[in-house]
Amino acid sequence: MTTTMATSSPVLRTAYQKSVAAYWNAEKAPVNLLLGDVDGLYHHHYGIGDYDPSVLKGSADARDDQVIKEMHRMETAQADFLLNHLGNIHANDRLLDAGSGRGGTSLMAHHRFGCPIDGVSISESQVEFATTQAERHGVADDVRFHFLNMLDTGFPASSYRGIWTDESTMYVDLFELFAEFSRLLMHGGRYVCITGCSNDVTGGRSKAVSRIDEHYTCNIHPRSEYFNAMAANGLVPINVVDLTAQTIPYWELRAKSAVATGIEESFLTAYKEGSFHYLLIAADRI
Ligand code: GPP
Ligand code: MG
Repeated sequence: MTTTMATSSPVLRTAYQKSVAAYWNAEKAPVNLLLGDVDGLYHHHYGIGDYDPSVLKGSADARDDQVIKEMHRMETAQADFLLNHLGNIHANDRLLDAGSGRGGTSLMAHHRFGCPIDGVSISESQVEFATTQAERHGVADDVRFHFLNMLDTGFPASSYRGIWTDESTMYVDLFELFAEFSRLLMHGGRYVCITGCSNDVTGGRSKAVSRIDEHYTCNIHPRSEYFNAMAANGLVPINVVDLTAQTIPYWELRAKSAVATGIEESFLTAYKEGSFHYLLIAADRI
């Protein structure tokens, strides 16, 4: 496969997709770059687990540095948790990172499984950044990033043992997305998703969820939509993990950090009032 695989339609199909690409092409937030600088794994997802309260002690400089390292550790723990749910992956399997950002999770997956990975993103800057990281890590032959739309990759049918999305599904229609994943996965292949989703039980979109949508130019889906769209596309859930309680400490630490972006209180409100969940869903392609 090459980075310029021809597809029948342009990568950016709509004005909305162009605006999302523009956001990520311009994005250089310290909360992502300084954390990635810790060890060269650049993430675009949030963290899980408890934080060590001692990171908040010491001089202001020491504290900033310790908090950044701790948040990065929690984000890496989230990616590890996701990869734990892909099942048995062998070195001759192929994995797809759909919405691959700056590529941190793809590098972790290759390190863990030794198999080829394709990452796709509609941000050309992210593809370039992630490709440079793969070169720096000495794995550019096996971990490839492509400027492609995950709704229409053009990759061959039944070619992937596993696909994951780590906080990228809020940018797309889930029925279209899972139709493409269903096409790409081999029979028995596994899809793993970590996402924020709104709570059908509390009703329509809360103010806090609307603020998150506005902040990232995304459209957070209700929880039910994930299961409806999976069922419609031959994806059968095997594991559902509510990570909400496990991500709250990350947001509490982030709110106290020097790299807070202003969206922290909306996440804390949404999670604590129950209008929003942080979920992992793993599903098999039948
Ligand atoms: C993570 O990216 C956020 C998203 C991809 C969009 C929204 C996700 C939800 C779960 C609602 P990031 O690491 O670039 O965000 P930030 O810059 O805030 O750390
Ligand atoms: Mg981030």
